[in-house]
Amino acid sequence: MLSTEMSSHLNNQMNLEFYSANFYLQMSGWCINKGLEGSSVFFKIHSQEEMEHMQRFFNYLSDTGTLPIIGNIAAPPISWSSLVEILEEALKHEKLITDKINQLVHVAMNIRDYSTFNFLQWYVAEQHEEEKLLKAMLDKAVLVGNKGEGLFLIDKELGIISAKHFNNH
Ligand code: OFO
Repeated sequence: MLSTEMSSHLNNQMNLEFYSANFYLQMSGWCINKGLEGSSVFFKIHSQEEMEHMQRFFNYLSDTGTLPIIGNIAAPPISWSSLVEILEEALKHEKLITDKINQLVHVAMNIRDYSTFNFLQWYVAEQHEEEKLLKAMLDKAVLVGNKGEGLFLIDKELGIISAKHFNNH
């Protein structure tokens, strides 16, 4: 049985994962609207992964006898100035999520909830991977530029990298 404090934090995070899914799906929509097919696929798959992250929290809450409560999910932003800005915002968002996961780990440790502490280790590893991937993509996008052939190449590259990355999951 989870403590009220722990279950409340986990529930908040479940809702934040929902937001992340919408955030990346909206990015995917923006990309396809601008003809950036590879980037659009990347963010769509990323959005699906966030739904899986949400589902893990949902299942954990249920499995420990807590009712998961889905609240209001804030609307994500709808437009960005460039693919570089999207990647910057995505990386910024993942850093925020990493902070949130670290806070959860801290709470679990403080109240000696080692089962939840153990459950959260998957997220700790996942955040490391997500930040690494987004940083690599952002660096490439900055390198080749935001227009013309450079943009075409990075979009293609994003499609290839994301296909490889997500096939391994
Ligand atoms: Fe992007 O890791 Fe969940 O939110």
